[in-house]
Amino acid sequence: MRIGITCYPTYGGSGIVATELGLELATRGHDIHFITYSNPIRLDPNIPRIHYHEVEVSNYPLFQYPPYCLALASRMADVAQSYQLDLLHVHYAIPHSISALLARQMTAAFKDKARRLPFITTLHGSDVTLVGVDSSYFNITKFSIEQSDGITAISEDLRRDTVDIFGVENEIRVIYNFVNCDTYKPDPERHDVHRASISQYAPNGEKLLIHLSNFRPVKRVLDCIRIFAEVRKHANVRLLMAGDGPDRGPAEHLAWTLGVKEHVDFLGKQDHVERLIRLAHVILMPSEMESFGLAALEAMACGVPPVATRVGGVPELITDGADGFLEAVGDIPRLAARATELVTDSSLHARMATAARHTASTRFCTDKIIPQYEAYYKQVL
Ligand code: GMT
Repeated sequence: MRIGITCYPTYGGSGIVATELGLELATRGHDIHFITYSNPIRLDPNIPRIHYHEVEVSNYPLFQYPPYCLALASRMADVAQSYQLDLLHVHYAIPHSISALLARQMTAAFKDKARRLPFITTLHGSDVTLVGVDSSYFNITKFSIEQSDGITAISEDLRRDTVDIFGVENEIRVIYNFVNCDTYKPDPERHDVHRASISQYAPNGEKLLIHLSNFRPVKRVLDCIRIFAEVRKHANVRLLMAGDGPDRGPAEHLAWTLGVKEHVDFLGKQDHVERLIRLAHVILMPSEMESFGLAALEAMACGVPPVATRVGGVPELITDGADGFLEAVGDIPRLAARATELVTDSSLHARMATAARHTASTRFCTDKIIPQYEAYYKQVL
C-alpha cells in the first residue's frame, strides 16, 4: 500500500508512535510518505520506502496566525495525487484530521483525475481529553472524528472517553501502542557498575530511577522529584530526568529546595532513549492523565518495572503488583514506597522485571500490533 502519515514531528508520544509505525510498515513492504512540517524525530528519511514531504507554511503580513491546517491539506492532496496514495493516516485529531478531510475533498474534485482518498484518524489522548474538550475546538474535533473513514484509539479507556465526550457513534477500533522488542530489550550487563554507560550516571554504584516525558503539567514531573527525595532517604539512588518542557525549570528548582539536586541529572531531549532506559531499575510515571503510557511500555520491554498512577488507559498496560505498581495520582508516600521496594528488594525487582518484559513482548510487540493496522487499512480501502 501507499500510505501518507501525518503527525506532530516533535517530541511526544503520538509523533513517536506515528514514526515507528511508518518505519515498521516500510520494512513490511509498504511505501510510506510522511507529510509533516519537519522531519519527525526518530525518522531516518534514507531508509528504503520512506519518503518525507515538508509542509511549508508561507506567511503574509495579513496573517496573524499562518494557516498551517490549509498548507497541510494542500500538501496532502498534492502528495496523494503525485504518488497515488491509497490512504492518509493522521495521528492526533487536531488539526490533522481536518486537513485530511479537506485533502479528501480536493482529491475527489481533481478534474479528470478524481479519486477516493480515505483517511484514518488515530486518537492519542490529549487531543480528546485536554484539547478536544476546550470549547474553541470541541465542535471541530467531533466533526473531524466523525468524518474520518476510520478511527482508532490507543486504549479502551480513550475509546470510551471519545464516545462519552463527543457522542461519536462511528466504530472506534482500539489498537494499542506498540514497542519494537528487538530494539527495546533488557541490558544483560545492567548490574555491571564499572561499565562506562552506567558509571557515567551512577559513579558510586547507585541504582537509577528514570523519568521520560515532555515535562508538561499533565506529567507531574514535580512529583518525580518528591518521590525521588523520599526514596533517597532509604536507598542509594540517582534520578535521570530525560526530556524537556515547561516544568523542567520548576522541577530543577524543587530538586534544589529538597536538597537532592546533586543526585538528579536533567538530560534534556534524548534521541536514543532505548540506550538510556535499560540502565535504570525503575521508571517513574506519576501522570495526572495518560491514555496509554508509551514511556512505561518502552521501559517494560527493557525489563524496567514502572511505578505509575492508576489513570486513563494505564491499567490496560500495567497489572498492579505483577509487572509494575499503580497508585493514586499525587500519593507521594505510596509511590515512593513502591519505588523503594523495587530498589531494595532484588528478588521482587527480578520478578517484576521479567513480568514487565513478558507483558511487553506477548501483548505489545510490533509483530502483534502492526498487523492490526494493516488489517484496518484494508478494511477502510
Ligand atoms: O503524553 C503526552 O503528553 C504526549 C502525547 C502525544 O500525543 O504526543 O501522548 C499521548 O499519546 C501517547 C502515544 O499514543 C500515549 O502513550 C500517551 O499516553 C498520551 N498522553 C496522554 O494521554 C497524556
